[in-house]
Amino acid sequence: MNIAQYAEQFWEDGYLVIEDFFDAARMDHLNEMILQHFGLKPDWEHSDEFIQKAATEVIPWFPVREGVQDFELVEKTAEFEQLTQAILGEDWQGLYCMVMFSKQGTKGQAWHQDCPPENTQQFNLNRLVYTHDITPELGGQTIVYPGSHKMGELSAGLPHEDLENQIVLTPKTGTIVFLHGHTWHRVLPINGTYRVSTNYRAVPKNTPEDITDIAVYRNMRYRFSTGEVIEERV
Ligand SMILES: O=C(O)CCC(=O)C(=O)O
Ligand SMILES: [Fe+2]
Repeated sequence: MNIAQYAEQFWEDGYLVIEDFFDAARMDHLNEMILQHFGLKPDWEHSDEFIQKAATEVIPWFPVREGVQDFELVEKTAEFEQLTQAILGEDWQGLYCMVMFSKQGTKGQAWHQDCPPENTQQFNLNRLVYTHDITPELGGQTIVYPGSHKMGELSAGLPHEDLENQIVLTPKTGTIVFLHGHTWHRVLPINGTYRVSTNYRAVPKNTPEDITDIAVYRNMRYRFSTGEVIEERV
């Protein structure tokens, strides 16, 4: 693996995809644990207002906080750490590990930025690990807008509109996607039984721990800690 080249590509595009990064047996095991935790019909955790307005239907789980070692070990993989360091520099920090579950027939996630883009030095890095195949039949593909980590605020408009230049990612078991928190991204609706991704979020040094508290959508800015729409966008 040429780490320097991967890091360069990440900074050029605002995201990076590497297939077969983790082996399938390990991913199958994690996927089993995820299904055991959620079942197929878990309850919503976000407020109705958020789900409606953000057009985002995911249920989170933080297995490392609960001491589930199998998830902890993934982020300690040497190449995973080296790649993170090449992208974020010295003294980066892991934030948390968040598994996101979407049920059959749900909307996925609308276009968003994970944190406000005004300060280009302050951002989160999503390190997404896929424990099952995403396919066109299943839905739930991740869509990114290349280079948008350098374009400032996500354009206002319809939450799930197709944008020119968008790229559709169809990650497979063991694929990782590294995604800059300012990069415009979304997840397509889920037609299959379920869809999950596991996000090991990290930040460069001198970044506040609550960096992902406010997310930017095409119709609003939303603060998760207080469950408030802090800005309407038109
Ligand atoms: O699940 C995905 O593919 C993307 C999730 C996402 O938007 C995020 O983790 O910030
Ligand atoms: Fe996101």
